[in-house]
Amino acid sequence: MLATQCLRGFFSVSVVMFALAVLSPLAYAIPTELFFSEYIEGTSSNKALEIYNGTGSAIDLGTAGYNVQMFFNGNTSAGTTINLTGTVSNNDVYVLAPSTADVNILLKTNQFTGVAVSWFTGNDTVVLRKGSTMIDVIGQIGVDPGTGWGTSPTGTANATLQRKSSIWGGDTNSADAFDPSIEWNGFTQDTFGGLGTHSVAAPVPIPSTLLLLGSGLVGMVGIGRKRFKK
Ligand SMILES: [Ca+2]
Ligand SMILES: [Ca+2]
Repeated sequence: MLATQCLRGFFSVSVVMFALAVLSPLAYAIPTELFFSEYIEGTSSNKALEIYNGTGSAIDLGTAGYNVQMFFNGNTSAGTTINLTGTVSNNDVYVLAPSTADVNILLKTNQFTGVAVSWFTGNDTVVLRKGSTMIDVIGQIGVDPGTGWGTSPTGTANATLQRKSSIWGGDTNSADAFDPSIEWNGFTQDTFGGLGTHSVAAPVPIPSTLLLLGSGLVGMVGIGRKRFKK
């Protein structure tokens, strides 16, 4: 009799736990802020910056005050500041480029800058900001590395860099050493084929969801052990 009750309890509690675990929508961590997803430092004025939005919502760049800054040759003050305009949809990218760039860049460009705006070469630091808050940096402010950081094609000079799909957020430290190979894949100079799209690796369940799944399994095992002790 006691064994039957235990068995019934075991199954009912287990079923409830599994139902909770299975029916709860899995919550996934997603990027919380914009970040650079591609950097092109090509021949002549073939430059571009691609910014990825994986935040789950469209963002009005102008209203939110996003801007790009370039720090030339180790300078600690920005030589170029470009205020971004327009809207970037969720899971989409926004491309900034000089109006004199290659047509294959311009076809993917959302915002052009005029000829009066100076763009980076390989030894310049590039920053993405929201208002005055730095949210991503390529390079190291105050440092002139010579030709560039890293080695072409995984370098800031004469190369195209695409952010690794495992990276979910910007580098917010402009003062530490910069090694492009940690967060970027490099491609030969004037590679334009990846511009206009970006994807991040499959999302993983956030800890609270894992906790729920774990508690369901632990609950089942605990009750199962009690049953067999009787
Ligand atoms: Ca330079
Ligand atoms: Ca850094």
